[in-house]
Amino acid sequence: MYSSKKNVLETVALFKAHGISEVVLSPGSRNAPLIQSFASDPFFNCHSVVDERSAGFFALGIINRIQKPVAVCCTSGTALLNYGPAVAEAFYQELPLVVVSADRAPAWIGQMDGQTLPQAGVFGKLVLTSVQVPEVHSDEDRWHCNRLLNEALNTCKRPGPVHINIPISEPLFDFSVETLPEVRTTSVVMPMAINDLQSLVERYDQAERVLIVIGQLPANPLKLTSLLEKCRLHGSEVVLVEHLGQYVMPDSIGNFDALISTWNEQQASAFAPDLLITMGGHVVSKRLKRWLRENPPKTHWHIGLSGQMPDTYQHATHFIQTTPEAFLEAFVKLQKKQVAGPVSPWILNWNLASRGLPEPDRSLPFSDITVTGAFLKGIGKFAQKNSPNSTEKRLNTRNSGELSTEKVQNARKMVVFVGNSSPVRNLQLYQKPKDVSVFCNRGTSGIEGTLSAACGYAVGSEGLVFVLVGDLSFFYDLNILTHQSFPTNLRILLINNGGGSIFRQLPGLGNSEIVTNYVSASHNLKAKGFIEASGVRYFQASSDAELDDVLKTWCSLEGNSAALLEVFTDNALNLEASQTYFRSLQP
Ligand SMILES: Cc1ncc(C[n+]2csc(CCOP(=O)(O)OP(=O)(O)O)c2C)c(N)n1
Repeated sequence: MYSSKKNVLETVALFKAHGISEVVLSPGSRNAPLIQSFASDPFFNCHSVVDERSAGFFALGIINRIQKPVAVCCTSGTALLNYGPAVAEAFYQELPLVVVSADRAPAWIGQMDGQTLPQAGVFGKLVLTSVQVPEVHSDEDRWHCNRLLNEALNTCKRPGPVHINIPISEPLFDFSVETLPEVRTTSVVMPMAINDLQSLVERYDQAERVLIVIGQLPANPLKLTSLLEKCRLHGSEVVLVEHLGQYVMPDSIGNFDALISTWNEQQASAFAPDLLITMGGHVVSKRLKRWLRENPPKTHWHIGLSGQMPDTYQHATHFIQTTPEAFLEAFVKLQKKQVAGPVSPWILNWNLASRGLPEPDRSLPFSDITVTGAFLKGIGKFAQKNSPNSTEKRLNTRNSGELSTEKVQNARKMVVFVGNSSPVRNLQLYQKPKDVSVFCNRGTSGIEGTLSAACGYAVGSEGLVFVLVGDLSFFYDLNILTHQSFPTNLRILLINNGGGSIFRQLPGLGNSEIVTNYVSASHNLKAKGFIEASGVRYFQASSDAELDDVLKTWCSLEGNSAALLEVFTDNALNLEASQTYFRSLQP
């Protein structure tokens, strides 16, 4: 049975009509009418996460998996503010997070009536739109409510977060309605004027050095990959992509951050492009940003649907407001040069330089860097074991009946959620095994939601979901361990270096007592007690030999609970390993 509140019924019916089926619910009484109505309808897949900060990131994890809008729903007051970090992350990663907050009637805000604050518009510029629907007492109220809800649900597809605030007056608990109302839906159509691209195609065809930089993208950009392949026909393109860009081709370059560290001024200028094309979100490499700012292209196009205009490299000339796929599809149709020319010396130089760079190896001291390498190698081996045949067998035993190709493809793919700070940087020093998707809260680079996001992804996923995270980030996000059905397919590798190790690597910051206590926040905490109390299996390692020994068991599919491997490293060795590696790359 549904709530009798008409604005709640309109909301739930419109979510259904817009196909938003995943809802992360946090407890409360003001939002009980919403909870009751979502949870009563089998269309919705409801999750319960108590801590709203975790709930927000949990929802982002689901969005990473299904690549569709996902709703979070909370009660009034500070509950809503706890969504803040995930809202900011969604804004900068352009993820369609739909925040639904229950509220008191506007007359009662600020009247010492308990659990209220000015909720409408509370996220300011961090949401694409914020609406407050009315309580429905007339036909006009209902039209108003419907119009605002449609507006918000269409806007989140741009994509990005939106906020819907829903005042609900007492009585709250009349759940006597049997069916949802018929509702009007509206949608937005955005045709692209293909001829607008003609002049861009001409410039592209004339350019001799085209650098394509792919920032953070959602998983599975298969269509984008094949379109890029078609577009790159005249032999003058280099593609740079980090692991967060997901896209992998034999000739794309991932180790550019390390490569740039080896260049002198002359080389920095010789490798510069004349046309730069960027798509996707953030790039981790600071060196890339500095290099392109100092050695700018003549033209820089940024392609993105959301309308944001990031001038990351300070020389942007065109913002092309559409999806990379739509842009490339139109672009390929207009391209005249359909035959690849000879590979230019510029491209050859890029490829030679990139291939000539070694990855870090085990001759370095046991450290965050070598642990990261062992982790990637370990899950790569696991990937081979998890061959298509064994995947299909496993899926068949779980779900009788036909398997969709998508399901099999998704189960074959392995997923890594990587924490900010050192883990995301160290991961980039190694090549990524094929069929691994990498996610990170890189929109605002916060350290608070890695585990929660991984958990949100894992709850609906068939395959293993790996997490590589530092200790401060891990302890920050402990609340998610209280999730009622903590996913058994999570494998967490926690690198415990006793604080924020990244700050030890910053030249100039030093190693004073103040830095140790307050900047790095050094500690002696171990995860063991927390982990075992939450029913997750615990492993630990402090040396190469121990790590090799334990990785096999930890990676394996067996076992009916999640597993955490805590690896202890020493900060002096972490610094030594990093310095030794980068020194070894210098000519
Ligand atoms: C919410 C938030 N608070 C503070 C920071 C600043 N910060 C950046 S990196 C970092 C240290 C992270 O330490 P850890 O997760 O242990 O990773 P490590 O660098 O030690 O590998 C901190 C505190 C941040 N990014 N986000």
